[in-house]
Amino acid sequence: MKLRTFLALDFPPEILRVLTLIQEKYKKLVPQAKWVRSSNIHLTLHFLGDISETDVALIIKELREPLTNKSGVLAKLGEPGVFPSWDNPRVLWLSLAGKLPPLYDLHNVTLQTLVKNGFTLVKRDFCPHITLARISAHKRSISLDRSVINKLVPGKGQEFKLDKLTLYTSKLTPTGPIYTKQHTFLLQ
Ligand code: 2AM
Repeated sequence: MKLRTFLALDFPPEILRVLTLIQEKYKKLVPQAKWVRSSNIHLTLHFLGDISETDVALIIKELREPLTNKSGVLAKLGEPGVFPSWDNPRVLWLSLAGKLPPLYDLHNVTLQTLVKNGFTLVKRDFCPHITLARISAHKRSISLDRSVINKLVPGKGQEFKLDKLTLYTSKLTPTGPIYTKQHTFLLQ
């Protein structure tokens, strides 16, 4: 059986609550969007697609050593953004602010390990983002006013630590994805 797999950083509960409040404010502006439920919010480092159970176990084994004593990421919530464009938003997200070199380091270290073990990864530049909502391609295309969306984000807010890196598998269902934690690596 193949498992849809990705590697992501988890947010502390207090930040998930802040993100939920931000989503509540946005809901009035973008009623047609599908909002990511709080327990599903994460920051994706790598999307592996469908891989075997043996490969899931291999990734956990191979990442253990390179992640030993790795630093977590001290971050703040950043600014809102959309993919692919404000004229045709499909994904609404928040960026991360703060001291981000450790985040790029984690991305690189895990990338090198995955590539060394023969995994094929989606070739995209790493653009760290927290997906808040998705707007289905079946829905009429809308346009979002960047300045209005920007105004709804409360300042930069508190600093928090991302110190849990989790390998997830995901089952797509009509009511949304169900994510299962396969292994969590604790960072320093
Ligand atoms: P994102 O929401 O951070 O953009 C689990 O499905 C996660 O993997 C999603 O939250 C998404 O990250 C990322 N993902 C899903 N499908 C993807 C794809 N085809 N290419 C790259 N990343 C993908």
